[in-house]
Amino acid sequence: MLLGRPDVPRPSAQAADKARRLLDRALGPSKVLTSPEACERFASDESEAEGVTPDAVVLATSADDIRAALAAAREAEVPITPRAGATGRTGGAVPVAGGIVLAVDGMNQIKEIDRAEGVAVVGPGVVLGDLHAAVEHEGWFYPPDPNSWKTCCLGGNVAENAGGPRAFKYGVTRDYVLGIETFLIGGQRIEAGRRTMKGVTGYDVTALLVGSEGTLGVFGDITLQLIPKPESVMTILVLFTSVHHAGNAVQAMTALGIVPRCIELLDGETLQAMRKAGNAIDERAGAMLLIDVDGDQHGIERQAQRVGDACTTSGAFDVLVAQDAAQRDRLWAARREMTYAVRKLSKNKLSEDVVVPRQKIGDLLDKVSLIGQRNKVHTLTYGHAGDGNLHVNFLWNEADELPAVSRSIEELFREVVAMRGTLSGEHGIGVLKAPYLALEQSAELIDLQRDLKRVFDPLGLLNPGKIFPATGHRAC
Ligand code: 2HG
Ligand code: ZN
Repeated sequence: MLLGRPDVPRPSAQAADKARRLLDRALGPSKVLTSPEACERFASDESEAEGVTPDAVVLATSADDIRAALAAAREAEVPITPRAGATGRTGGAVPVAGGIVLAVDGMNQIKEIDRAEGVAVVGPGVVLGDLHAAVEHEGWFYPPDPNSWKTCCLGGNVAENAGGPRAFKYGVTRDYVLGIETFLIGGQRIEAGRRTMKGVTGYDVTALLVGSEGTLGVFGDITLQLIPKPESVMTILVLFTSVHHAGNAVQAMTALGIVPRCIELLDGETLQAMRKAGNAIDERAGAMLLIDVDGDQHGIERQAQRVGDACTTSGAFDVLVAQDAAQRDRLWAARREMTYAVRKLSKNKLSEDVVVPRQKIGDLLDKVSLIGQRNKVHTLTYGHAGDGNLHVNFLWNEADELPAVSRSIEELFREVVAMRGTLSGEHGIGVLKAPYLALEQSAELIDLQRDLKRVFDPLGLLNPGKIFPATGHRAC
């Protein structure tokens, strides 16, 4: 069932009471919310996942607070769900069994920017946009840029291994995390990783923690690698009459080895949403590519020329270069706000973030329109086409449309897996995609991951109901 809650038992009233008592004793009332009215807003995030109002919420402002919350959860044996910016799209921060929500957005200090070394250390509640501004001020660059950068926090970015448009050229969050201070269930502290550029000592526990969706530990200080800030950026807008031509252009650039900073694709339905949101877009356009190239001035002009040539050969009818920073910002603001513009089109919207090999983008777009037609579900598609990661959005208004939406999602995932693609490029599996994990991964691989989870969290208390399909296993 698409938006149903996984069947994870709530703690008993006695266990919940015990947790509240322990938290109150360790942290005091200023850091612990217990009234249902105050706790209710912590039952949801920016996804459609359905949560259960937690029994208590901890407003952590220090590592000690995290430890105390994890110790109370372990002692009372109640579930605990970490939460940073709560901007996730798959329900990672949604408590599906009540218990404790551990909010770390108060830990919002940029602790260090080492200018000489190109390293930053941040608390898990630092807003990504604040980090971008601070490091760029020092001449450095932190590339990951999920479109929620104005509100999402580093703790959530690391938990979900967030991406964004620039991932095409620069990679995702995992590529920039050098080390993570992590607190395990019960409160024990480990320091995974390193501060150096290189390091191969032991298992790569840092890589395992990144993208673990709050199921293995709760993050404290995060050590990030920075890179030098590119000298200049140029934004190019390319218009096509049909999405097929746009798909061909992406495939052509891939085959020619052209690597801009990002290649974003918007299909015809998405352009309609943009027009409705007040953006003037050529009426002939049935698809758009928004492309950034970066580097030194000479380099970006050469890249822009190659991009323009590849797009024109693939059928673009207009290639426009943003004339100044203001125009560039306007174009990107429209793209970054897309999720909100699309939300205005219907009562409900569910955005997938599938990835296919780049040479299959055209096939994926065809399949999406077939699936939409067959099930009579309104779809629109946009996203990070440069790395094959597209957001297929399903829109609906009434509850009786839900079975058709559910069917469409499963058909989409089956097609993606058949193309040797993957279910999630950046939003994670969370609650919403957990029922589909077995479409992509073997039972052996899922079992191995469940075993790993049990090593970290034998009682299944940390963020239960996420990633793994519910099969009667306790909590995870
Ligand atoms: C984006 O690329 C985000 O804008 C959100 O990943 C996608 O909600 C969406 O459709
Ligand atoms: Zn995205």
